[in-house]
Amino acid sequence: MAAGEPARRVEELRKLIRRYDYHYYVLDDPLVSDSEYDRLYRELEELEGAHPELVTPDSPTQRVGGEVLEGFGQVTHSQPMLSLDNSYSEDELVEFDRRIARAAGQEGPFDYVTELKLDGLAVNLLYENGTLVQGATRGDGRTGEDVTANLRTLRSLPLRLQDEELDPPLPAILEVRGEVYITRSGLEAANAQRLTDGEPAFANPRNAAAGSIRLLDSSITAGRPLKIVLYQMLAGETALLSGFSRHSEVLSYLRKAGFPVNPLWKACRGIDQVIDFCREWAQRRAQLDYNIDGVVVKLDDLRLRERLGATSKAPRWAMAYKFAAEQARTQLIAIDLQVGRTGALTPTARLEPVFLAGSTVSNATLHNEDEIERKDIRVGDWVWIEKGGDIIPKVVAVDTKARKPDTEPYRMPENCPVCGSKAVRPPGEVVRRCTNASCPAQIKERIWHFTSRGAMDIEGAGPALVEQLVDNGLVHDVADLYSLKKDQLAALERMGNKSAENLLAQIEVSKSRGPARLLFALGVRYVGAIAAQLLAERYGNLIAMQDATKEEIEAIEGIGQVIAASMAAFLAEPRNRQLLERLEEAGVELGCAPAEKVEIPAEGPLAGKRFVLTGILSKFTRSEAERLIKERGGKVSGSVSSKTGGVIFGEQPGSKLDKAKKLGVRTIDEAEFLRMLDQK
Ligand code: I6G
Repeated sequence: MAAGEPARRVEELRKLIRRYDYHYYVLDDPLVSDSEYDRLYRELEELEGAHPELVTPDSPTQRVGGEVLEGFGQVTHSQPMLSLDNSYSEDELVEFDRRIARAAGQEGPFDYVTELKLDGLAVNLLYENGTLVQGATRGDGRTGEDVTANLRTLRSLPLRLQDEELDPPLPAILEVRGEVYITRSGLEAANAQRLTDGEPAFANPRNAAAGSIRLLDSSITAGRPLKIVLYQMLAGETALLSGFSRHSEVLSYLRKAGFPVNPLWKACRGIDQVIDFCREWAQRRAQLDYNIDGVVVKLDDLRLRERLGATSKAPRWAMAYKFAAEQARTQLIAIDLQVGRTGALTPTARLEPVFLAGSTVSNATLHNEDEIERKDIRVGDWVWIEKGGDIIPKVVAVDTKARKPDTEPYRMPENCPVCGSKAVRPPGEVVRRCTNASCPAQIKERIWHFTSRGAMDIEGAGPALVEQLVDNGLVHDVADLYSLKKDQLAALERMGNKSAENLLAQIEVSKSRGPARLLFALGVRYVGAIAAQLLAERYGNLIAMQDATKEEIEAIEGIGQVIAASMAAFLAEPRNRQLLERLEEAGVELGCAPAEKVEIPAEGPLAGKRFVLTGILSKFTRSEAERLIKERGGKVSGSVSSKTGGVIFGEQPGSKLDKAKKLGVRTIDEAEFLRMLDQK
């Protein structure tokens, strides 16, 4: 290419891609095929790769940054992000219209704009000279979080606005507000992925949008199917000075500038037309691929808005009309109990299938036994179910008039429905739990969690196989997975030699997933993927963590009391210590050196010796002691054998000290350990 040619082509490609994005995301009217789009995008990427000096932050290739943030900066909003007053009936809308007439000192009919109220997360965006420079959450209304990096990953959000043929031209500073949301189909796909990854499903679209926008790693946000619509340009500096007199003009202008604006808004003359719009969308909401919880009604006249102003909470010129949650009536066939991996018994309503808010429903949540008692829900009852904002419907009420005389109040069983062991409900807790850690249902759930994607990711070991492994007595706990033999697996249903070999290969690979994934996979109550990562970073090695106290764990930033207590209780349980030892013996990697990797020198006073640590040392944390040993050429191991060079013990030593004495291995107290470290 001639000099200057790459720069010209890069600009040309960006312009084309922006135009195609606009047609695809904003106008919902694609101009080119996916393959043509991909070809241009790749050409741009290649040119920018060859000429890094041409890369600009507003290039379509620059949506995902490389860095992971440590936290979000704070953004003080130029004007508070207010809420909206709510109304729940048509009468309240009529009253709103009368209030406007009183405040305006004039009779209606007024011009209103009605917009659908999406169930998402409100954000504020700042553009300087047409380029996105900042995006923030609502926060407390005055100060939000700077989530620019995450918002940039939303494909429908323009990084650069288009200003050709815009009248009036774009102002130097443009501030707009809108809602980030996730479609129903996007949420379904995201939740299916989360369940295979061993992560809990998002309960509703709002949680999914808010959770995804508040991630510190924008490359994860980029993988979430988030969308955005803009509905407000800040008045005063921009809107009025630019010569707009109506909100409807602002919406059209925003769309022309390249913003995705929900096209389903309507200009209404008088409150009766507003009410018609509300009725129409209360009926039609199930047809949409996103959740709406109502309609926002706004005065169209910007000058009249300015006169009416706002209270400290909400503008006087707008009102949210909230839909009643959609309900359906059906019969409760049974109450099933599911036993989770921590033994929790969760009641689920099995229903006569019924159509509700876009899908057929045959299960609903009953939360817990207190809820069942409070609502007096009985098997055989006719019940009202509701979807609300959540995906899983809930039973909201019983149609007691339709109750048959032979029904009885529901009583939660006092025994586990799977293994028959006592199921107890500790005082102060709402959940009843099966007390038998060897309950087949708990074992299956624990093993399945262990093998799932976000945990040890053992492909092929899904619920059906785990069920067979447990039912055939081949696996009693997760460590047993590592001693499975090919002929045992090949003899199972829907398995053959080839599948057995593949599964064994997957099990082998899983041994090196590392301590964070392993700890998460063990399914310690409250210890999710993030807590597991923090713990693994602190201790480096699960054996090194074994004797950690609750206080020590609680001192880790990001770990609270509940997680610390649960982790310490898990580690104090001899059965769990044995499990870790068995995993280590099977070759599962329980970790590497703590935090900083320590190079083990070939020579040194402790060279060639392997030590085991147990109990609490007063002068060192476990990871410091490990590092000091390694710096002197020694190695640290998690289990004691006749080859162990010494067991260093502190206060409250574990069973490793007894084992050392039994095997005649040298035992070293803290004072001796200090002397040992002093040796040259
Ligand atoms: O929270 C909101 C959702 C939707 C809004 C809103 C909206 O318009 C469609 N509009 C305003 C003016 C405000 N909140 C304050």
